[in-house]
Amino acid sequence: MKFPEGFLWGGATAANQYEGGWNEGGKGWSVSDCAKAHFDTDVTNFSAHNEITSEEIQYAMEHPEDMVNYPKRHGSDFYHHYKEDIALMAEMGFKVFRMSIAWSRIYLNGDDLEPNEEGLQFYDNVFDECKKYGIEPLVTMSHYEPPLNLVLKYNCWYNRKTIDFFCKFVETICTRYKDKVKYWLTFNEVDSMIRHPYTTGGLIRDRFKDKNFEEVIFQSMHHQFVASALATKICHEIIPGSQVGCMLTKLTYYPYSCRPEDVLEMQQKMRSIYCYSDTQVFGEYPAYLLARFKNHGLNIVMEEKDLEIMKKYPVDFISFSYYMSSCVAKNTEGLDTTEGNTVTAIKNPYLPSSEWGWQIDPIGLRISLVDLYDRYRKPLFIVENGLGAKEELVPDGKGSYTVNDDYHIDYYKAHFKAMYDAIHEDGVELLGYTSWACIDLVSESTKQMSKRYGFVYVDADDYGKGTYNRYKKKSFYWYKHVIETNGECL
Ligand code: BGP
Repeated sequence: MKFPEGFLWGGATAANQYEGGWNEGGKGWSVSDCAKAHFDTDVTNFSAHNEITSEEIQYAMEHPEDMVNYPKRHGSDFYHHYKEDIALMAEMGFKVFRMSIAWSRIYLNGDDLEPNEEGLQFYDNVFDECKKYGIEPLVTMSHYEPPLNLVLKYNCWYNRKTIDFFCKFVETICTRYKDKVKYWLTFNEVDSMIRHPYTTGGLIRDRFKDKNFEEVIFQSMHHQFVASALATKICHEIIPGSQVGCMLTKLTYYPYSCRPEDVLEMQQKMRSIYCYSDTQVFGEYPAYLLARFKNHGLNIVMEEKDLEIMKKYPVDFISFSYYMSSCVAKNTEGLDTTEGNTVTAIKNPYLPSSEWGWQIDPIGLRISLVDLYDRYRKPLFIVENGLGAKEELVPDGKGSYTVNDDYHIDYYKAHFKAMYDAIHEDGVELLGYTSWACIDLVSESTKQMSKRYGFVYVDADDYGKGTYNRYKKKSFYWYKHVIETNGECL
């Protein structure tokens, strides 16, 4: 069972959860630096964690010393551990490393005239380190980290001006890293504005009291679509041969029963994902999304040139995260529900779940790969997939510590098999795979460290306390072997 030659095996991270160094190297505040962990609420209630009020932001800014509640500011301290971490990735044989550039490390306030040289130098160092080991960087331009100033001063993505600020940032990083980075993603989980208006869009709900918030979100989305198309253009112009992808939260939906009403419900639900990729791959709004704007009375302001830009600069490939599948039904009364990284969904009686209720479904990954490839016929890239778990270090018998994470190995094994089947049986063109997260980092939904995904354990707790030492888990050696044999050992 060998994967195609040149298959890009690797791992994924994002600055807002991994980098730390939040107030070092001249970095400005980003939305994530104010995103508070919720220690006392139900951590499976995803939606509750992604709202923020103006008062909460104010508090976070006035109390920068209050670190306990903001573990994202520390991340895994990649800022000081990048050499060690990249060496660990190299030891596993990574071909690719997905990371993001913190916009507020380059343009501290988002609207500055000049970039921050120290920030630019940091990523130069990171990319040089990757190069040393022959690891290809895959860079997300924006992963839940717009500069806070853009939020406070302009309402971030709701404002057209943010398109220009973003393009300036993109031009700066493409110019600077043109010889170092070939693979780029524009917006992480571009569909996520609807679920996390603040972290993704920089939208604070209480500022839009007199507006239809759905309209605010889609207006902001429209600006991101235009920005994404322009970023693709800029990247292609500055870096010939570069590849730019969109990034979706992909999950597979099943109808709970074969009742036509449930199947229709499933189809509608799938469109809530496809509307984002349809727009970025075909370069135009799909009819069903335009119909939704009309039927919901949403007046989305689009300039004429916006649609031309979107049409002219579609993405080169489609990347996505995949963690789980869900069921949908027209009538949900009396059915068990489960939480996920998108919305509350109907529990599938045939599937096991993670400790956070995310339903584990490797076949669903194959279904997603096939659906996407059949729909778009463009190369695919799985840029997030993994299992969050609570873990403890145990002695490894050699004077150090480890985690015996067989559950990660089982999870990956089943998902790799599904990928292999999609490639070989279904003819899907899959460029590569980056697990989330290759090294433990702070969870997006819980804003805590204790939801661990990595092949490498990071000694830090939910309060940002610890040595930040790295320990190889059992899965580290297992993944290394998978990469070494290009999947043949599976
Ligand atoms: C995706 C995000 C990531 C990551 C992942 C796991 O939605 O792109 O940033 O966090 O989900 O989610 P969580 O950290 O909530 O377990």
